[in-house]
Amino acid sequence: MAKRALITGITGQDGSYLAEHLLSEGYEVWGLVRGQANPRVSRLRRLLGDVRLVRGDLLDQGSLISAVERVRPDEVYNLGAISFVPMSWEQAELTAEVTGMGVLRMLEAIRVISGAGSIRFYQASSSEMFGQVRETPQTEITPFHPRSPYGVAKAYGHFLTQNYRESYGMFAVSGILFNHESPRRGAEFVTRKVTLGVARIKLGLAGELRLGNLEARRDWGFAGDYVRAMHLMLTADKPEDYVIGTGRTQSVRELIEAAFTAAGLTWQDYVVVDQALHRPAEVDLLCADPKKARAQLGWEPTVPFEDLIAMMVESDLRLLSDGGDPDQDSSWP
Ligand code: NDP
Ligand code: GDR
Repeated sequence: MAKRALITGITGQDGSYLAEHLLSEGYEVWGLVRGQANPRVSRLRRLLGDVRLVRGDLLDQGSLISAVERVRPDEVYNLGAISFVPMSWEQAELTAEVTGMGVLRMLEAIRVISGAGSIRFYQASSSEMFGQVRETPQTEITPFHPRSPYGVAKAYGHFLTQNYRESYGMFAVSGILFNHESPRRGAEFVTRKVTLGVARIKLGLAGELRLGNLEARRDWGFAGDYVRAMHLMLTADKPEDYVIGTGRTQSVRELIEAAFTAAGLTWQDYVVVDQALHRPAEVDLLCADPKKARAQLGWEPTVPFEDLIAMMVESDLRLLSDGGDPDQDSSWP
């Protein structure tokens, strides 16, 4: 019989790639979707007609118990979150509830339905937990010093996942994933903001691109590679946490340069630094040490940074040339 997976956050970037990957592996894939008429569901349906949907919300314990009871999954991937870091200062309590307490609610739903039993659990932990880093590159044992309410909420979910593994013997793991991007990345995140901005400028639809801190450095990889790592972690022999990243780091300035160059433009002619886009507390530098994932899971990233950015610029040029609207449902390639 096909294995069954339940994905929270299926309407997001990673949810779509993970669903595609699990379908290709022969899984029956279920997605938890929230709201009465979530506009992102039609986009998901268009892309992945084979996904089944169950209603639920990480804010609603009963809905998660009902979803787990109905789907009876072999694997649960908890990707649902308020995931945009600046929003976590504006709505800190909501972020704590969804991104932090949501993990508790999902773990409890699994515990109530299956005990320490057969359901495996993946938590989408984040390099944002490292925050103000004390060592570079970061490994599974680098201490956390989160710099945003989002990072704090993720640290709670991370420790709770470890705790349920230790307390109840659950197969519960966290993937500490570094930034990963794609043509399906939300338009608010810096890579997509830049590649959309470049495409608009190239097509004469905009004359400038306003950005915040250009000196921050991130370890950027391709989302399609990272969802493979999630699946590998959840199907490993032993439940363990892993750092997933490329081991390379670039600044926002280098990202901008790569994107404008890919479109044959000079970034200095268009980029405006806007102090209003700086964060109350910044994460200056992130760089993964993915040695453990390579050694134990055989995981490797396949898309270099420059190719990733070129892929996103090309996709956004195509989208806008075809009259597509990145804020609308139909925008995913
Ligand atoms: P997205 O922002 O694209 O997707 C977030 C998802 O969470 C959406 O499907 C959204 O659904 C869902 N969601 C929001 N609120 C709730 C709620 N109350 N109940 C249920 N679902 C909810 O994120 P990504 O795909 O980029 O990331 C996936 C996960 O991985 C997130 O947890 C993120 O924090 C984490 N992460 C991401 C990294 C990255 O670089 N992309 C790196 C490290 C961790 P809706 O359509 O209802 O809004
Ligand atoms: P991040 O990603 O905060 O690392 O979280 P984001 O792309 O938002 O920012 C990366 C860096 O770029 C700087 N920056 C800007 N960022 C945005 N969004 N908009 C701008 O105009 C801008 N100008 C400069 C930021 O200051 C920051 O340093 C992402 C999310 O996907 C999280 O959910 C995930 O956990 C982490 O990656 C790993």
